[in-house]
Amino acid sequence: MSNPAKQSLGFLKDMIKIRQFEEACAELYSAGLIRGFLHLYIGEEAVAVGALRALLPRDVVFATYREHAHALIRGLPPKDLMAEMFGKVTGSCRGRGGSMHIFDKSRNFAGGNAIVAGALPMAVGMAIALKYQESGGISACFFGEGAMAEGEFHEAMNLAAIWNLPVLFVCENNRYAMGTALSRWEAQTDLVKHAESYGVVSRSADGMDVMEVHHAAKEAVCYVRETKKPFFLECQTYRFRAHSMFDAEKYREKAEVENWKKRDPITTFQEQLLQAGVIVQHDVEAITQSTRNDLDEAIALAKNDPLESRDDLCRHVYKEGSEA
Ligand SMILES: Cc1ncc(C[n+]2csc(CCOP(=O)(O)OP(=O)(O)O)c2C)c(N)n1
Repeated sequence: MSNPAKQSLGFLKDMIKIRQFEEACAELYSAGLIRGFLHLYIGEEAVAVGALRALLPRDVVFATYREHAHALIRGLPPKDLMAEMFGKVTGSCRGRGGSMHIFDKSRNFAGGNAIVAGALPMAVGMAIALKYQESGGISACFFGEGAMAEGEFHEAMNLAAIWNLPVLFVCENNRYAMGTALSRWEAQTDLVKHAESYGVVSRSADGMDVMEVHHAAKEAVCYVRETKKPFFLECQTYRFRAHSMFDAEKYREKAEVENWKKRDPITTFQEQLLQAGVIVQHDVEAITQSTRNDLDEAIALAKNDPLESRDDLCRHVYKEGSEA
């Protein structure tokens, strides 16, 4: 998108759309309409928007179980996502994946992965495929800082570096892996140094600032696409909500959360745009209303959509000797 004002408005709309979607999910979950696990991205929106808007449709995106934002920005319609939350057959994975396993091959969105660091080796494998196919696409992998304690992180960095693979590694450093603060489990808390030790070009960005993330991601994507080498981008961010819907949040002070909320990526960006005269209050109201209308429609459809029929329950289930 070349027009800066249009781009800013688009980013604001993206973040509002994600926030509204997730706030609705929390309400529906509390009402017992959504089941299973639910991990919200509220507070981290600038990372997914800034980084994903630097990619092309031919790039392949991997994410974690905290991936509603990534799915929405990758272009999955809210109604397909909401139906997936409700476990309905119209969901993006026929209601079989739920919140943590959203996937859409047609949009090169490779999930939705519940295993911490599980997507890293897959993203490396995808980069090998993309390189051999000479598709011009790159592999982009989003993961939390907690994934950096796993062997897969180190294997992925090493292979991507030694085989010169086009992978953009995006670390969403929200400071806590479930209830454990980074400084309690990691001796070297400067995460960029971990990636650099594998010879991977790396940098850190303010993950509460959508434009900063976007500029950093654009440079990183350019580097990966041109050199076919990996890049590690750390985005320093914060989740405003609990780790998942089951979390008493005893590991952090309420005051800390409130302090971070002052840097809310949506309100701060909105304020910047208003002050710079890029948008007027009416634009904010119009965006908020139109995303809310889409969301309400998605929820109404999802509520009324059917579940998978009993006859189809065993379809897509692999069993030795079966053609199901
Ligand atoms: C291999 C593995 N070990 C443990 C878990 C349980 N677990 C789920 S989320 C999580 C914390 C991960 O934190 P981080 O990677 O920083 O991501 P965040 O949840 O903060 O986005 C853990 C340990 C898991 N899902 N997979």
